[in-house]
Amino acid sequence: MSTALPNTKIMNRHDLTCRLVAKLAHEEAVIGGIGNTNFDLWAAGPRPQNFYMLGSMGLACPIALGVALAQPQRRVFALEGDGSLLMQLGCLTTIASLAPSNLTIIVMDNGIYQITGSQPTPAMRADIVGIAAGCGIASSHWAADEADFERLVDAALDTQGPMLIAAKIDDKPGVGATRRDPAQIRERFMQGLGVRIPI
Ligand SMILES: Cc1ncc(C[n+]2csc(CCOP(=O)(O)OP(=O)(O)O)c2C)c(N)n1
Repeated sequence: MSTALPNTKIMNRHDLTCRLVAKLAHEEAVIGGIGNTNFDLWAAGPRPQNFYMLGSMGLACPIALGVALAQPQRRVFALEGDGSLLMQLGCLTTIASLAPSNLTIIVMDNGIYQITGSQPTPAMRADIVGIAAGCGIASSHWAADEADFERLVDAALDTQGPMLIAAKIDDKPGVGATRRDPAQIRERFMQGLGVRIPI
């Protein structure tokens, strides 16, 4: 557990997202949070097992938790910004309590609400990994650099129990722009999870 603000490399959300997606070989579900996390997930390439949250902050982890509980055989990743996670912190205690073995949270921590004008978030001072560990997610880690991020994702793909990986990232906007069609996003995702037959 980290108890101090990390001295880690500043990485890039799109680069890390591509590194994650490149490792997914078993139809793992990935839930992108509002804005940049799902923009970069979109830009990393279409996958029917991707869900792109539109509109509300803080819902990547709760949605991912639901998927992880509904489909315990499938690995599930939540991609969330620091501002969005801090808006919905209670989800960490819920995830720690329910302890799904197949859920990993990845927090892209730029310390700002980048997409609405780069106002500072409380993560400028707060330690997301320390918070997650304090909520009961014992396997919570800062990624020191890109290689460490990949090592942590490998561990997540092979671990039992919820895990949180946090990365300090730069202030760049997302690379893509998700098509804003909620019905299509939902439909494609449900087909990707095998719970809806294509019409
Ligand atoms: C509940 C709610 N409050 C405020 C907003 C406006 N809003 C949309 S994205 C965003 C900032 C998100 O910040 P963060 O999760 O840190 O991601 P970043 O933009 O830095 O990638 C804000 C304030 C919203 N969409 N929903």
